Amino acid sequence: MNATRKTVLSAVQPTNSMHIGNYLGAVRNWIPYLDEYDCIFFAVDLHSITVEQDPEALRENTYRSIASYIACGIDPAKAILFVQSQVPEHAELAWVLTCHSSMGELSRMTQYKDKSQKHGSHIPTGLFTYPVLMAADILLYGTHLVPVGEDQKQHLELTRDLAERMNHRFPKSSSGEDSALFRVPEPMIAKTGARVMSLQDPESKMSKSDPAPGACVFLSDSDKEIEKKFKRAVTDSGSEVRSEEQSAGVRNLIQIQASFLNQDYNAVLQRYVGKQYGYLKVDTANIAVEHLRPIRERTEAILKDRAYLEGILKQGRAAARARAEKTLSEVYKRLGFVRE
Ligand code: ATP
Ligand code: LTN
Repeated sequence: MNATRKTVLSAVQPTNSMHIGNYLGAVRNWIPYLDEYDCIFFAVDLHSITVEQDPEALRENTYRSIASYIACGIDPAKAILFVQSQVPEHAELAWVLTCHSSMGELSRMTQYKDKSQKHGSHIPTGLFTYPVLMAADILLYGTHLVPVGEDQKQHLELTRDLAERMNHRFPKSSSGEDSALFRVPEPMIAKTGARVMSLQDPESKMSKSDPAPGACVFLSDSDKEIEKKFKRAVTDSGSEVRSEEQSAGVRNLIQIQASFLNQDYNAVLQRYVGKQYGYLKVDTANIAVEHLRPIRERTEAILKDRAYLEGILKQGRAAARARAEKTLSEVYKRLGFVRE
């Protein structure tokens, strides 16, 4: 790691395989940072267990997430790649931050409001405190930039608030001088792909934990599955693309295509005005298939080489811990914890 370079950090939950929202809104946008920043990317298994997970599936999906990062172009020689639970400082700092957060601010998180609704009267406490763990992930590493999808903006705001609150509350370093405890990070939200919507309910975001069949296009889907999902994508009761106003479903397909092709929305729209929805669906499916096939094939090849993956994780864990330990030790000293 290079002390003069800025740090970029981001993560994805290892629940299920990644979907095209994770790819277009997050992972793909990490690549440009690899050469100029210190990059830290990881699989957040501690976050995953905020909802029920099958242990065997979680283990496999954790390996799969790291393999997918590499297959998407995250060169392990240029980034620290690791698994969150292997660096215990995340959970430790999360506790400290929990004690400095309030019930009120956590209740305002829209992700919590959305997800807790699905749990009836038994809402897991972890769903509520999830954003505090995310803040710990980020603040442990003196992160400058956090590239994420639109849905994480509010969590980043909370992270900034917690950093500022702690800096204000504990202004003196353990050696006695005035210095900020945490760096206040900036979010980086992609221009295209920042909010890919469900193919079955285009009013809500594509989400790994959405049980509706066909809602989500996974990076592990076969060519046939990808085609089928796009062909069955919900549009609206009309039949052809109009230039003035598009329904949420049509907008989503245009946006997905624009994002894969790195074109702007209007350029794609113009190609379909006056045409039946079927053309838009078929073309978008074909474009997705062509982009995802090499990623899927690389992921499968990497997954077969467990020793290689484990080597990367071991190296990543050591590099992450070296940084995380330093931050946590300083936090504990400032709090007044007795250190040897
Ligand atoms: P879940 O819905 O099960 O909580 P998720 O699908 O939102 O999971 P995460 O692991 O929470 O996936 O998100 C990883 C990254 O992908 C984050 O940066 C997030 O902003 C981004 N992301 C998630 N869903 C979308 C989406 N539909 N469109 C664009 N970006 C997304
Ligand atoms: N909460 C994020 C995943 C996440 C994350 C992070 C993203 C956990 N820790 C740190 C960026 C930085 C989500 O996408 N649901």
